[in-house]
Amino acid sequence: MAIFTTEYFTMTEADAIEYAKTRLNFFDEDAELTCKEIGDGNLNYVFRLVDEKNNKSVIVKQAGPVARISDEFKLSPDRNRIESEILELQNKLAPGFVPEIYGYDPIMNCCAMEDLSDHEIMRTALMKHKKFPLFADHITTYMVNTLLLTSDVVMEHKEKKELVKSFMNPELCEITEDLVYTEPFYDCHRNDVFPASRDFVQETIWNDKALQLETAKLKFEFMTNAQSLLHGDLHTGSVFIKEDSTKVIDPEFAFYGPAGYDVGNVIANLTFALANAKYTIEDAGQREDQIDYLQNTIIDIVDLFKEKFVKAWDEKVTDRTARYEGFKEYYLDSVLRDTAAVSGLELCRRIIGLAHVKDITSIEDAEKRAAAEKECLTAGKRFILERGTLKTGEDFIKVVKESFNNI
Ligand code: SR1
Ligand code: MG
Repeated sequence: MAIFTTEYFTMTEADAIEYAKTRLNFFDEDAELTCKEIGDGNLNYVFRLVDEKNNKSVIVKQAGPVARISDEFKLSPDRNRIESEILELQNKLAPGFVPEIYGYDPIMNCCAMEDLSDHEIMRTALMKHKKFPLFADHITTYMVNTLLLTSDVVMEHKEKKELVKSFMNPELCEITEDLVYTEPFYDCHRNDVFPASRDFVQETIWNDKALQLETAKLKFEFMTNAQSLLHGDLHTGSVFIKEDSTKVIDPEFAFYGPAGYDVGNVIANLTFALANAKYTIEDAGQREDQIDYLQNTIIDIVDLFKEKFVKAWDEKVTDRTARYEGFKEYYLDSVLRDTAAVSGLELCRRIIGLAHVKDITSIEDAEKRAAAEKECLTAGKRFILERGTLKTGEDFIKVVKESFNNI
């Protein structure tokens, strides 16, 4: 079919069926295909193709030329190459924690991958107040393996620089520089502030010059510290989960940046889930139970990350100078500092900026939503300003507990 081999266009569901039949060597000859576009993210089109007759299914993910959330964002469809390549690499570094890629198509800017429909998007599951006791263990293995093993302390430096080149992702990085590090910290036209929170945002965030200065320092560190190959957008909407399995998806924001960026995103998004639990679970016992689970998960993530990082460091580090006494502690300290900072930035930007999270926007009662937003912002600001002092899971959760009333 010439149409898929000559020129890029954004596909409809019918096109995706034709594409699967003619370009994917996946379904049987007698397949009876149905297709549904199931993407609910901000950027891409996600087609789920099913052959019920032979019980097979696949996902085809296509990058469009502009973001779905707003056509103000014109984005290179090359992000689909980045996503396909990093998923292949991460499958080697952290086997079992990412979907399998079946193929990448540089003309249609799409890739075919494992259908994970037996899993659920973690944000949705947490909003139903489900618990995943293995998540902390799974996500810390994924993060230590993907972050430490792509760094200069482990990789041969010229090979690492080749990866830096190949994962240059200027347009998606620009989105993060703007939406995470810049716009939320002044009264930018693109922000989307809940009216009942606006005075608090003005007073606590926009009027705070010391906070602004710290965000500037962090932004330039984000842009210049090519430490590890990041996922780059590791929130709970980028995780497919079920009781015994965790799969990290959607790494299209991948690039070489500070390792703490990924860890901080996880911590912040669990904090949003905690805010959701606090303000939407009516039964006091169930509410306390869910909040406890989320607090313990945050503690475990920080502490397990450190434990596994140290173990992997001792086993895998190749650079001679990285073995000098004290360097491992110095390096891990800087990752934890960035983790705290990014927890704070993500907590602020999802409340003030353009891209919100459903954990918060689904809180129907306006007073409760505003209360949740203020608590997230209070924690966020503290994480940024106190980033140099937070070293353990207990230190992280103390900031959350002191920022959220009565938990
Ligand atoms: C224009 S994209 C907005 C946000 O959605 C993505 O998932 C990233 O988090 C980005 O910041
Ligand atoms: Mg995404």
